[in-house]
Amino acid sequence: MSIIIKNKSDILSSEITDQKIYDGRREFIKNMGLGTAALLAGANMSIAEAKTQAQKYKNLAKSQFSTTEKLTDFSDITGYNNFYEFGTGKYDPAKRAKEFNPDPWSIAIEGEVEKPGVYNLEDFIKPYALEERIYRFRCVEGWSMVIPWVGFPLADMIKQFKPTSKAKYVEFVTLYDKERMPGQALRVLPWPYTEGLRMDEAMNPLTLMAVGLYGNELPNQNGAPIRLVVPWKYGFKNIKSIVKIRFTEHQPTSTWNKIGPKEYGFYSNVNPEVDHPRWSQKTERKIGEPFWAGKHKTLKFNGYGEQVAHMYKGMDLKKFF
Ligand SMILES: Nc1nc2c(c(=O)[nH]1)N[C@H]1C(S)=C(S)[C@@H](COP(=O)(O)O)O[C@H]1N2
Ligand SMILES: [Mo]
Repeated sequence: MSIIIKNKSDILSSEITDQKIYDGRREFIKNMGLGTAALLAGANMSIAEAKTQAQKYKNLAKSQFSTTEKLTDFSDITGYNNFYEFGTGKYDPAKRAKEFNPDPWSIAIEGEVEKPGVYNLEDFIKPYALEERIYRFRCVEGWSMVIPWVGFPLADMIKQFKPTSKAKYVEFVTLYDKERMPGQALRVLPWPYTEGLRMDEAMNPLTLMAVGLYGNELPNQNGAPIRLVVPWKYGFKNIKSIVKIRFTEHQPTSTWNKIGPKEYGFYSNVNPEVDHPRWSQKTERKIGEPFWAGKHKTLKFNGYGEQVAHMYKGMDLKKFF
């Protein structure tokens, strides 16, 4: 396996020779189990072109953690988004992220790890078997979806970098590039978007790095090419288009916590018993259902208590919201 490790964190995969990237991509396609058509296409055209061909992840492992609830339609999952880098309206990202090209992509690994460096996406996700995980997804604004993600456990990835004993938290950072992310021209958020998890949350088997949904690559508006999925937390913890992961001794800040500490806590576990200061969190509207279907009860930890409640034993969840 060819992991590219650099000591300096300022070397991007775009600086590595084209042939190397080209070979890496072909490996990537093979390892992702994409269809023969895409593989053949990959041999003759750029990946960007190949991506527009029908291509599916094949033989995805099913997960014991998947819900059997009715899936939200693809059109809703990819048409109703929060991704302020492409505008603040729910229908903006689908339109304004169309031109975004997430290839090539690299992620800088920094901080309290034995193996920091800049890793090509293709290189560092190669060893992991991809799974389909159907998760409930609850936005802090009071709506929810059921999304069939394609991804791998963040824990498997983290182990590769050998965190030191000082690594108590993990910080994630989204790409900051005004040319490619037009929403960043407006100062609606302090860019780049960042998020954080406690180390045990990051290592929890439910925590996923998603690289696709509905059996295909991640659409740009959903955070291509790679984003975080933490199903027991509110939507905004699920940071998109990640370019940096930093391991820290102290609790990192996060974008929403920074701009509204009274409204958005660091933990942000889904909790119907703790209301948002401006609205109740007891119920949710399922996207795709007609309004007359009404609201549904929100579940503590979004229904994933069995897998995650133990991490918060003894903590006052009204204080650490
Ligand atoms: N970088 C970045 N990540 C982000 C956001 C964002 O604006 N920028 N929005 C968050 C919010 S509020 C939600 S609800 C989810 C939405 O994910 P989806 O569009 O895939 O449903 O992404 C989260 N991740
Ligand atoms: Mo959200």
